[in-house]
Amino acid sequence: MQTTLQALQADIAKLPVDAIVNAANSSLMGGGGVDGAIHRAGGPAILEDCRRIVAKQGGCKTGEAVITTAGRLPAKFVIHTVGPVWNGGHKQEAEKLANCYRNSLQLAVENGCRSVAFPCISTGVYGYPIAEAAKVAVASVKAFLEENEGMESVVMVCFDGENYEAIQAVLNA
Ligand code: AR6
Repeated sequence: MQTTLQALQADIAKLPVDAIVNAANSSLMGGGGVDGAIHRAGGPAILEDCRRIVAKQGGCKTGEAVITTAGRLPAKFVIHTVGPVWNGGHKQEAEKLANCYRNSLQLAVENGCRSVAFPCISTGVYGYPIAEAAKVAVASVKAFLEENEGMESVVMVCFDGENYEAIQAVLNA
């Protein structure tokens, strides 16, 4: 079955998909940007799950992912991943960013999710150049989908027009 891969300009917290991905930080204790929006809209159950994960494994490393309840959100799960801070491009940022997408999709598959929505990880506070991030994001998702069956839909959710244009450009290339 062919998976739909599309860009959407929206608030990721509002999407009724199986899993939405959060651009978190390694503490998993919340933050600003999309992280703040997800915790605010989803309520305290998400942070409670995050605390349990921290107690067990001590946070989440860059490029890795963990899964929690979605609380009051329309999604079933939140997958929290930690993007790289942009550091000029020579600190394996691209590899780490690609790992975020791959590991999040892997966790989604392991939890029976068939629809996943991603934000543009690292393109806010973490300063990853938008066009570069879009290339890495789409390439990583496509590579995963080529090797894994069963995912129905992957949505690349863009909050702002610049990210939307960048993702569209890569998808249409
Ligand atoms: N829905 C979809 N995308 C959004 C939303 C939303 N509701 N809100 C913002 N974005 P950022 P990062 C976009 O800064 O760069 C947090 O404090 C935003 O326009 O949220 O990975 C964490 O706790 C941008 O394109 O994440 C970390 O400390 C994209 O989401 C740190 O920020 C990512 O921006 C992570 O930084």
